[in-house]
Amino acid sequence: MKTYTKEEFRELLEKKVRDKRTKTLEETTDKDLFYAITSILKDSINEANIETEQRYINEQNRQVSYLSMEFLIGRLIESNLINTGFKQVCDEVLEDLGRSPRDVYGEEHDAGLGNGGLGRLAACFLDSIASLGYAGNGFGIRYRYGLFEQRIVSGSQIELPDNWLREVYPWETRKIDEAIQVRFGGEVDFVIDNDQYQFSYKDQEVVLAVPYDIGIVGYENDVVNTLRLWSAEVPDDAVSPEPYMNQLEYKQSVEKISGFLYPDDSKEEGRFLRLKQQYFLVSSTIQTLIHRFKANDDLPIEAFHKKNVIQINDTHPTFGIPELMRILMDEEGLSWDQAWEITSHTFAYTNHTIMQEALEKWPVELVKRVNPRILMIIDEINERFCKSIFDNHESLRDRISEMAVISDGVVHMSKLAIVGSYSVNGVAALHSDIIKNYTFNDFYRLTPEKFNNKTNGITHRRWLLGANPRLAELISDSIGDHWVKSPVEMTQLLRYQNDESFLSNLAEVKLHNKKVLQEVIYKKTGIEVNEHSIFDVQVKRLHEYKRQLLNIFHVIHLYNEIKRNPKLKMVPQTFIFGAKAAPSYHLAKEIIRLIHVVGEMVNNDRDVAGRIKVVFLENYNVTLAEYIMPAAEISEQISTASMEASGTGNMKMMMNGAVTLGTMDGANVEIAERVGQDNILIFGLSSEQVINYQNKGGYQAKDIYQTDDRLKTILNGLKDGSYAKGETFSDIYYRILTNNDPYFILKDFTSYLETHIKAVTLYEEQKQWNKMSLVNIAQSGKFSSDRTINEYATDIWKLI
Ligand code: DL6
Repeated sequence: MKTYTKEEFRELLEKKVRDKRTKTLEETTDKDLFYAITSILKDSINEANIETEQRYINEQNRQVSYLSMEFLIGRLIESNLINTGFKQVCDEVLEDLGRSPRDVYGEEHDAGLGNGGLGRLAACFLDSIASLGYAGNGFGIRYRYGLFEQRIVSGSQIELPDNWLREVYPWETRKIDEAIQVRFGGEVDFVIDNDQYQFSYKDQEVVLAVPYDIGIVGYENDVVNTLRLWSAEVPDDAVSPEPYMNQLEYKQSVEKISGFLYPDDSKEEGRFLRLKQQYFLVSSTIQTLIHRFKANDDLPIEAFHKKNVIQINDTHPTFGIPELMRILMDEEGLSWDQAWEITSHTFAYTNHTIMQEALEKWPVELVKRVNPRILMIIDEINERFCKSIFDNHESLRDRISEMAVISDGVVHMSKLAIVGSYSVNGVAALHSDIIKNYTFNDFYRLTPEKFNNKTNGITHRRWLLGANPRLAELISDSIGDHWVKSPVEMTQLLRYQNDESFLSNLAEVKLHNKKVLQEVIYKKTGIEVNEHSIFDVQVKRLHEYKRQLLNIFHVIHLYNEIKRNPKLKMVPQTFIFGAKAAPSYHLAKEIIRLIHVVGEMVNNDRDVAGRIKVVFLENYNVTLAEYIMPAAEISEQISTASMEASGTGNMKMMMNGAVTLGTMDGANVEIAERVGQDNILIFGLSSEQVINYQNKGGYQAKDIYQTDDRLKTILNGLKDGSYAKGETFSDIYYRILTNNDPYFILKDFTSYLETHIKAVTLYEEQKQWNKMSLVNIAQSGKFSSDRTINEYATDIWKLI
């Protein structure tokens, strides 16, 4: 990619400002500068994107297409500046102009096209695929509104639409000439002609899928791959398939398909819309892949899978399997067996959860409404699959009804994904083992060779180089900058474990980052936090299994201790939360309200005298995370063991020097392996113990309540209104005592408390703590998504 001197960059900026904003440099606002910079970058990115695509075509590369309903990409300006190599020059030009780079880059609205870990993982993966120079592109949906914007009103969450496209989104390019028609619903009929089925359709709804392409820039390697996001529009000549719908209503109904991320699925129409979104994504993408294959590869369609692999990010894109079958049979004229051979060697499925309620199941009637031909194909996949077990696997015969893709009138998407894919992976070693031994054990017995593990990772370019430049500099000053291309080399830092000057520099970097976050907290909440207090952080989606409740129970306990003994000596601690609750998840919203009520009580009580503070940062998103991760000291990863597939926040905080306080769950297990027991704070039941309890119907939460006065006080407080404002939280109380504490909060409480005491004791030994922090940073290279992507590319995608 072209490089610029400061003078050249400034000149270019001046020209862009004149051309695009009709202003002089002196007159510009931060927004003008933001758009001018993005325009400079986009020229280079587009150029490199064209060259990259051309090279892939010329080299006839095997390509991976990463299909995901979520891409939580956040802001792109800084990572694009870093990856193109323009960051330093751009920062300098802005500073010379007397402008703050942080403010200018801050003009970008986060692209929040995702909910949490799964969507952010997809974004990290794209960054690594491009940075490692692999031929791979992402495909998703260009939702008109991203994940809701969270507002807290009187302590409760309310949701506002995230209007991220209000202003021009500078990174995308609309490509109307590559639009694709996607057909929904209607009726399907067929005739048999010469032993071939000929399908005909009537009354289908035709929707135009219009691509918007975003360049995904590799790190200093001239590679620019593509994230293609589809937007739903009405084709020019289309008429509504519903006679009672006028054109305007029809337009609105079509545009709804790419309207919102995760429409409310508590009603049938919402569920139908979610399914339409899924089919919209896979149909437009797979049609495109077939077109490209036919146009660019000199091979017959039978070789499609030799050049294409489709990785599906959880089950949401699973309709891709019957859709590829449909196209190969109905449009390309292949037989079932030929089409199946290709399809079942094209798809690879990543599972991200074992929570039963999160494993997608859709009523057949709804699938039929989306596309009746797709249901016919799923039906046949199921029949053939069940028959093949019956014929060939006697030991599994009695499991056929459990394994069927369709049973009790619903399509089990995970089963369809497993049957139709050649690879099934979990996202951390423990999670992959649980999948094999419990969740999908029958399928594992049937086809053990499909199952594998790919422990998640995060892009160290965004989460260390970009978010924590001072730490990155300290690392490079000490061990050189090879680690940027090869993050495992950060282990070289281990030689500084006893180097006082390094450790004190490390502590200084942390303090600086804490001060930055302190300012953010003050601006956003008006709460003054002590930069010398321990920054104890839990940021992630709000879910009962992630146990924010355990965290806030601990805070209430500390508060109760102070009230009992106001002179109690305590190392100051700041408990920082960030979390969005799904709009219809009542208990999760109640937990947010509890955190606020407790925060108000603790932060405003004079007896507490600043020893503990509680901060809830509204609207947690990628940008906020970029401030939080570098400042975190204790990383709360406290899910009920066995329930968190991996976690990636744990990796981000570790890479920024926080010490994990967590259960042996998800990727915590591998973090513990890397850093050793001395550099991590583990507590609670193991996954095996949790599963054993579950198999016996749980444990008796009431027994603990009866015997543990600390917990009795905390729980009673939920019901009797003893927290601030006299508010009560009966639903949480009953969830634990009547529902028998399904997430083992009471069971793990004592061990959690003890581990906190240990953490504080270690923290007081500053040198010891800094050493722990250093070991965490040094061992975090394994958790770069570059390692993960190299594993996918070698073992699953066979790109090398
Ligand atoms: O794999 C990415 C991420 C994991 O790190 C989290 O542990 C897991 O909870 C999350 N899973 C989902 C599941 N959604 N669905 N379905 O977001 O994936």
